[in-house]
Amino acid sequence: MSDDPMSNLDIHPAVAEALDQDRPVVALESTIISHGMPYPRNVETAMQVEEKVRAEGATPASIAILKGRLKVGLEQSELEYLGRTGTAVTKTSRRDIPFIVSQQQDGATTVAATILIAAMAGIRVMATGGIGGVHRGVEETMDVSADLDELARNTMAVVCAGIKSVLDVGRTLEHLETVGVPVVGFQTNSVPAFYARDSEFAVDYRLDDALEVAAALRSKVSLGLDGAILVTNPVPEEHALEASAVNRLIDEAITAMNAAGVTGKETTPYLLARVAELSAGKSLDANIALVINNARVAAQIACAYCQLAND
Ligand code: PSU
Ligand code: MN
Repeated sequence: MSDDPMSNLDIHPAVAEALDQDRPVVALESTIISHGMPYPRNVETAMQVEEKVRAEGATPASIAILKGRLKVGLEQSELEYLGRTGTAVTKTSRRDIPFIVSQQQDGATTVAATILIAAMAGIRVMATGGIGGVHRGVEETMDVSADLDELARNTMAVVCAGIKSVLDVGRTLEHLETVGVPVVGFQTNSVPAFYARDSEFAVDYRLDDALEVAAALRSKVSLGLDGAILVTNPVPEEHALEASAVNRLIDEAITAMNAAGVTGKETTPYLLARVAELSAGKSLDANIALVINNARVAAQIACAYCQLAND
């Protein structure tokens, strides 16, 4: 076994070519496919997300671990496999990676694991739906997603739809501030709350176009400042859910979760599935619409970043 971390990576030829030629690439996570949505809509969504990235002129790099290899860029058959296998694929964050690799298993990567692997490959932009964060009830559980500290380590723009109110939004923002991750509002002053376009919290910086985000990322790279810029992009208007109604569903889902004794890494997938059920699928429609919208913005940022880098 080699000590070169890169020896663990399989970079898809299309992604390798784009990176070699300094063309835009957008990394995409895979836990959202296996654990975040039901089959077959998860696979359909993963393919639509990749298509959206291509339509904007960038190359998609869906990331997962297959038979112990870190995959940067997946075949359609591999997306289909992850979606069909669902929660039987291990949800893989930073702590899990060495075991999935040494046991040559399959792992669906969280935001944390995805950006870590994307950074190894030299990718500067990632799109997802929602990031993990500080959970409600953290005083009791100490449940803080590994996504937050990983965002502090890898220099890239991560586009999401804000912070879902299954989390403690205020404390998540405080944690991000502590670890030096700025929260940008893409065409918004308020931190979006995933299903809802607004929250009571203000973003750190409002930027109105992809070029401004790319310029901030360039400065971060040139300064040698580790860590992500979290770009929060509100769910499209026509798919947004009303905040107080969603919060009631989320409260109900959290009560059911506690009664069922669900803890640790099962928390986020459980809550997502429960909210989808309680909202009669509306939250799933919103989830799909916002992921595709994030892929579009991420691709625009990746394109602008390459323009700046190649100037
Ligand atoms: N939020 C969503 N959908 C998801 C996730 C979060 O709306 O699929 C997934 C992402 O992969 C994220 C992970 O990185 O859950 C966070 O899990 P945890 O809280 O266990 O770190
Ligand atoms: Mn957790």
